[in-house]
Amino acid sequence: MDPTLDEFKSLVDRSLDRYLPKESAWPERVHAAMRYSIFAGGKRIRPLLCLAAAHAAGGATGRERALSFACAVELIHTFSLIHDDLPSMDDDDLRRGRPTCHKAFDEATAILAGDALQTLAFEIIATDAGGVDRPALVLEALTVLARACGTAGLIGGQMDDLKYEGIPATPQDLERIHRTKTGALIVATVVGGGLLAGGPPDRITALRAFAEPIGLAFQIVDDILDVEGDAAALGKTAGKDAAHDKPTYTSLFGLDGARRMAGECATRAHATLVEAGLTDSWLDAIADWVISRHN
Ligand code: GRG
Repeated sequence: MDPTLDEFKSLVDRSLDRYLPKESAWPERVHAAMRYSIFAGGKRIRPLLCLAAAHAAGGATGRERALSFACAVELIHTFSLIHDDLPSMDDDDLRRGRPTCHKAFDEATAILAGDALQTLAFEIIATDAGGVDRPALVLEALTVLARACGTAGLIGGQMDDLKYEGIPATPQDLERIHRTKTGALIVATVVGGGLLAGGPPDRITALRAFAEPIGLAFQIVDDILDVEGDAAALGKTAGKDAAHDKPTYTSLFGLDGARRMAGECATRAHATLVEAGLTDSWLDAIADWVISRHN
């Protein structure tokens, strides 16, 4: 029988535990901070998307080959949350239902823990992804991920996210922020999983076409939850976007407009799965979760 998404999540958690240095190993404090943030209760949507994409591209063997990449993406995602919460960025006290890394430890430790998660991510892909017989695929997946993290992806998106506080943004500006700050890593997750699983080029193209609207929808739903959710359910401070006067899909289009746009993205993503014959994959179930989630 095929594993469930909960079983995927347990597999990812066990693998992350294996990849992360022990707290008792030097430098203990950085390792403790890395583990504190990784095991704080994230939803693991990105690694699950990666494994689902790998399965769609290469079945159970594909999934095994993409496991280290799935974990690497979660390391990078957690790194980006630690740095996003720093006083010089979004200055937040609560993340994944716990004090943020710099509150639980200190700012220098949080910066180093984030840096260490990022470098570990690239190390585990380089040493443990795709099988030693397939270095070209590993290189391609590494390139996709590094680009998604760089100035054309998360760093560029984060820079604009900070820049547009209190400044009006056009719908085009906002879409660029969302696509880079959040969408880029989701696209890289799905494409990298498909590549390492050995998927043929037309399947990788279909996976990308699925991931792009899902990445955008993910951040639109995040904007909606920031308005509608409460800190207890979200595990992070609610109402931050309005407090920081940030442009969001809800501030530009209203709650109903944002909901409609997230729904349109989901419809587009579903249509690509239909076209590629992938409707019985886990991708569809995760896409539904992205849209209907409450945290
Ligand atoms: C170089 C990777 C890199 C980053 C540096 C700090 C930074 C630049 C970027 C921050 C980008 C950021 C925080 C985007 C928000 C993405 C988002 C919607 C996060 C919430 O994701 P969930 O809901 O969280 O999946 P959990 O806690 O469940 O994992």
